[in-house]
Amino acid sequence: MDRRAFLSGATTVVAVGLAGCLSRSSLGATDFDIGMDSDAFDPEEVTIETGDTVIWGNPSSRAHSVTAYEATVPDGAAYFASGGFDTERDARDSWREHTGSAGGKILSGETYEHTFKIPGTFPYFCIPHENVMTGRIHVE
Ligand SMILES: [Cu+2]
Repeated sequence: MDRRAFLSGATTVVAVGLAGCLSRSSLGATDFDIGMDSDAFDPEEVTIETGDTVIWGNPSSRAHSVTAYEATVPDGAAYFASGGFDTERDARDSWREHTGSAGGKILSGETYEHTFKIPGTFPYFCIPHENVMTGRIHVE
């Protein structure tokens, strides 16, 4: 499934080319999307405003996760992880133990989204590709 195909069903998303630069000023958008290549979030860093929603989409053939680093979630902000887990430990354990969404897996063609309601910097990673696949959301 290519990137445009999965984006076409989501009306609030601004599509960004896989090789393109994401610039809030040029898009004038209130939502952002982040692609998941086989080994990277694209783009790896985005800056948004409080209340914006980020949508991650997986056009690759591999399963990925979006999993926040719990220790770095700013005070007062909700923990977030694909699969809806409340802790990083639960997310890591469930990835090993379960298939599909119960394991927090974002399969080919699927999306995950999170709305950021508290300002701060939110580092996150993909569980099976943590050595190469990390990202940051800056919420202003
Ligand atoms: Cu991954």
